[in-house]
Amino acid sequence: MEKGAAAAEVPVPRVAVVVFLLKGKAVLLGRRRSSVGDSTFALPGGHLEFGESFEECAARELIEETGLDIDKVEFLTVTNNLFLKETKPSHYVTVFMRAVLADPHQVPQNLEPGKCDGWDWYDWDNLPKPLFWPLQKMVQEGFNPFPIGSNS
Ligand code: 8DG
Ligand code: MG
Repeated sequence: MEKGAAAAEVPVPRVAVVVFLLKGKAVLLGRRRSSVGDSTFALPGGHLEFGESFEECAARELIEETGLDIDKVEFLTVTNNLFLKETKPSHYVTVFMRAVLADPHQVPQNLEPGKCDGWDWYDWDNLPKPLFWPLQKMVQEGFNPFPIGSNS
């Protein structure tokens, strides 16, 4: 078998970078439009591109999806997410970052309406349902993206 053709058919894990954009006690979420997790509330983010740092990817995805400039981008955690029962099975190593708005007066725009119904701020104590399951799992396990000592 020709080597290149075989390689193209082998599924591989991909890296995603997603962002807890924090504003007071709230985080930015949008309802997904996707074959994976359709209609569930998820964080902004997307695929890590070749040569990018996690911070660069986070800032680029936020601009592309919401038009927001972010600041104080920090690594939080990473999870391993299998979507093997989907029509197109996938596997993501998802890197979770946190950040704040560079200018607190900025308002999110829905720049990829084919992928998201729109962005809004949700209090951490009153998150919308259903959450995209990788996020739901973290919440259930007691994960908190806010800095220790913040008023969340
Ligand atoms: P891109 O090609 O524009 O870079 O990617 P995208 O179209 O924005 O990708 P995405 O689906 O938003 O994110 C890639 C994968 O990241 C997604 O299929 C599964 C994984 N992922 C999680 N949790 C979350 C989350 O909360 N939000 C987003 N957007 N993706 C997540 O595991
Ligand atoms: Mg995305």
